[in-house]
Amino acid sequence: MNKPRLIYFDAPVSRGEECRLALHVAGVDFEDVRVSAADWPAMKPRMPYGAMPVLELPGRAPLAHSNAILVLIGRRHGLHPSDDVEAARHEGMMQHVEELRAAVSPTLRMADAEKKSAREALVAGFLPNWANAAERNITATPFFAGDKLHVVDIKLYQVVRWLGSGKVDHIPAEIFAAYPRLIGVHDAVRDHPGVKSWYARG
Ligand SMILES: N[C@@H](CCC(=O)N[C@@H](CS)C(=O)NCC(=O)O)C(=O)O
Repeated sequence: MNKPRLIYFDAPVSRGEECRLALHVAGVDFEDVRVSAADWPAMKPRMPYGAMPVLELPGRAPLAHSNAILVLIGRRHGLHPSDDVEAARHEGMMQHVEELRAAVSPTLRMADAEKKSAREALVAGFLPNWANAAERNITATPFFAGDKLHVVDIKLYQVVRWLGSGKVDHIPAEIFAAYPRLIGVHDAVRDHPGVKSWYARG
């Protein structure tokens, strides 16, 4: 192996896609390893914590947990603050995104009736509370910290894109419409040249 390898499911979503996007925006030449659902059970025990994404760097032990991977990419390539207190503020928001995923992910495995009531409950309570807290902590525009994109913005983008897509059953596409800073981060990341070039590739 002579270049970084990012290992994740073969889908343009969630924790893996945010790591791919961060690597691409950072200009890193990496191997985009796509794992099929059929191959995953055999690979799972070999992953550091039994999950993906995993980042392999030449000559180093594999790295896991999306926030650790994103912070590493960000630190190396100017996409995470050098000020340690500001960095911790960004990492707090990244953890906030993981808390949203922890709340929504169990519903992915539910049968229809249970899924409907669980998601309606999230729409009535957890998601507006989550979005209010996110909005309060986005203190600048258009990105989380002003004019410059950081890995935290890529992470926020992924969840707003997912839950605001209108394709997640029982979650309305306008779930985050009342939160202009959150939508602003999403739109600014979507329109960033590095992000556009990732989605424009063949
Ligand atoms: N805390 C981990 C969570 C990783 C995780 O749950 N990954 C999911 C995909 S997004 C996964 O690998 N699921 C398959 C499995 O756990 O078997 C992170 O931030 O990367």
